[in-house]
Amino acid sequence: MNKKRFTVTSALPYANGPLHIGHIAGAYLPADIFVRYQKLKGNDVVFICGSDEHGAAITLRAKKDGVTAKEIVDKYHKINKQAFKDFGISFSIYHRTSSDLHHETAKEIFINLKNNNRLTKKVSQQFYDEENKQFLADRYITGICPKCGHDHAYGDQCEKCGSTLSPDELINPKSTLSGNSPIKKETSHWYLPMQDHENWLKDWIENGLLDGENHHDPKNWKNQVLGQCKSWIDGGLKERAMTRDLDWGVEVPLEGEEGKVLYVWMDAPIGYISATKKWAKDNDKNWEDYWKNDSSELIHFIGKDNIVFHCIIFPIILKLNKNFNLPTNVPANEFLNLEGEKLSTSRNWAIWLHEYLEEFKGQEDSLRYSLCATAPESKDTDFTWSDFQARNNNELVAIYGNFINRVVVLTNKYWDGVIPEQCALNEYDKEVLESLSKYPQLIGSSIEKYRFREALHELMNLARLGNKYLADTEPWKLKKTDENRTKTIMNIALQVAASLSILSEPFLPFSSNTLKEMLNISDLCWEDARKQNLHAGTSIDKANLLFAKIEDETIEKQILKLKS
Ligand code: B3M
Ligand code: ZN
Repeated sequence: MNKKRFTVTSALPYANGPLHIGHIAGAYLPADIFVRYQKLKGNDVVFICGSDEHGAAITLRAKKDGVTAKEIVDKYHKINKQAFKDFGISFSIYHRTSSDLHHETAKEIFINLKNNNRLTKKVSQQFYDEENKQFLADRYITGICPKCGHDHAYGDQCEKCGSTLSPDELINPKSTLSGNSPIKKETSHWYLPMQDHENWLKDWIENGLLDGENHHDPKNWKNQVLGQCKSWIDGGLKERAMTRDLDWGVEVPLEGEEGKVLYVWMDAPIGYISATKKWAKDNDKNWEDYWKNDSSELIHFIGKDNIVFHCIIFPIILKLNKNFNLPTNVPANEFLNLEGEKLSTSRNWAIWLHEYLEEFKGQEDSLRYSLCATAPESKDTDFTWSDFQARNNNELVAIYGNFINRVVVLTNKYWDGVIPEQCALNEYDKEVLESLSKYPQLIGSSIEKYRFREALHELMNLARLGNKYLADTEPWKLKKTDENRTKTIMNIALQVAASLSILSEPFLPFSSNTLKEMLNISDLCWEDARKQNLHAGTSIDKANLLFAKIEDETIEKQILKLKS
């Protein structure tokens, strides 16, 4: 088999607060499913993430809490890193953009651009808060969005309609610091002339061509990603400042530019590269194999508000820095709502991951399952506690868990856990084995198309197949009269269980692990799931519950908590 190499990234969350289920469904769970699958296929994958520790998101939060920016990032880096780990998100590394290695890497890339005359320096009048003696860019300034009328648009972006903005476009701009109307004051900055790159960007995004060669198939990109990119490019790209007047961030590495730092959206994506460098150093690998090698695919998992940065700005920076790969896909998700309303940190309308993990110990897979089943892959979707409960109880417990439990309990009861042999196979048995053999390809091809909901649905169809097979053949009624038939049925059901333990791993890694332990199997790869992996005469363990029922009370408590 030809090994493929993947560099998979998930958006670096700002270390200014904890993670909620909207983040998870958007950029982390799909990436984790993809990565676990590719690894089971035997491919070489590095999975990169870390904290985004710069920008106004951090400094404003610090100011609000009356602590330093460093205290904020140290606190949330730790909390978020732990929550991801406990939820089974299998990053190769969870790095930080405050690290020295990151600062060096970002500076080097900036200097490269500058030395190759790819940045232009310009003096301009910018908004300034006289009371706080500070220039106002990005989140330091808010106003009415000129595109959609939203009254809380930021100086760099309107989160309502997704438009990228400059502070000058805001109607009735106000300083976030003082609430005052700002004055204009002169300052100088380095700009990336994005308009110079329109032609190749268009050819690359719309036709999948890079320097005249096939790069990716645009048919594999999501419509909404292509749509957003097209509308930006067609609207005409402009120059964009890559530096800011701030005292927190990566310092501009030029003499006479003290007090200026890199724009957070210039430094943050470079965080993917610096994290890869750190991982490579610690694991005896060469980071360039993952970023500068034609045979390696770069894939960015993000939420829809980050599309322009990953599809336009960062690709320009990568292309100007010679030999870097451009992403072959950016499978951005839409937004997840909660109980019919937008998730909101300020209104505390959220399910916080670290709290879920505390309150639902051992039920990580239940949340993974329902978030994947309702993931906002092509439109905004809604998470509700009652849907979560129904999916857990009626699908995971009643179908998948029930099937596994019957198989393992009966094998222990009838033959002390020793796997029985197959005797003569009838048509139904053959049909089941034949269907079984198709599932790895079926599920895998959906994952490869970033259709994780569809993939999960197929996985459950395999559990349904097993469950139905037992319900139809009723081996428990045959045990006394037809031992051979009972053995055959149970052997086949065990084979289905073994395949489920492999194919469920990307989605439900915790229960997959429990199941593998029960069945005494390890080290099987994705393709093995086509075959029969359990051998007559070997033993399995005692039954261990894969999923627990979630009671009404538990759900009521959560709904109360949300509304309090
Ligand atoms: N921290 C924005 C966000 O959390 C930003 C992503 C950076 S990805 C390089 O939505
Ligand atoms: Zn808007």
